[in-house]
Amino acid sequence: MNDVMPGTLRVPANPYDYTFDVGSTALVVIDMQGDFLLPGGFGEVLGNDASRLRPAIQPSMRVLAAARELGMLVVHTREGHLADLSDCPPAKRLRGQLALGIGDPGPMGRILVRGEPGWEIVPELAPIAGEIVIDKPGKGAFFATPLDHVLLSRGISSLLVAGVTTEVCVQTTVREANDRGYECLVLADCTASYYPEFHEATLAMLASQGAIAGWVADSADLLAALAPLAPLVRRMRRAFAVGGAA
Ligand code: TIU
Repeated sequence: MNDVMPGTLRVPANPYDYTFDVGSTALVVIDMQGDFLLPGGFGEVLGNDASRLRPAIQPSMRVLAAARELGMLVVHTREGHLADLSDCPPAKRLRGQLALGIGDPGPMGRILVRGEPGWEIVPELAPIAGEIVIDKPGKGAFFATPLDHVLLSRGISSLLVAGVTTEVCVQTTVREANDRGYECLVLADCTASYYPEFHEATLAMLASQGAIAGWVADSADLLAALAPLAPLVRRMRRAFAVGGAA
């Protein structure tokens, strides 16, 4: 892997260094919603301890800040359903034989329904103007959404992936992306599961067999690779007076 093009960045990763170009890379932040991260949401009605996901918030905030500073494309996703549940397969609504399920009123509004308080992305990671927000009815962010079109039309070929939960929506999305030809780097500390053993197993599986579905790295290693670009971007912003964080 010494034939890297000028401008290509390199991050130490499992199973080997991940290389990417900032201009053709998007940060994808998956389902950082109250319904998964806060008490009383969908995660908890499924029987999980939502607090287990919170460690992923701080590292994701740092990566989001770096991506914004460099002007990278940022994509947020939200899992949720229309108020009439017409986009929710009955199989999904009935699964688990839950006392409280999708569409039922919970402490944060109707569970996993678009526009309800619990469905919102947590304030720490809220999208800002210019960022893409993909609403998805399924676990994978490509299923029944325009995500592939959004990425292709912007020349994106590499994805940096954060979000929850590791073995459900993150894994499904990474596998969908991988089959579509995207090179995915999953940021281990920016993802989390209600089940630490599932988190670890998922990260190992995705990177196994020579990055069968993608690469895995810590966000600190990504940030170290990105850091030298920030002063350049600031200088360019000043030179061209295009605003931003300069
Ligand atoms: N239950 C669980 O772990 N996750 C989900 O239902 N959705 C996402 O992972 N976003």
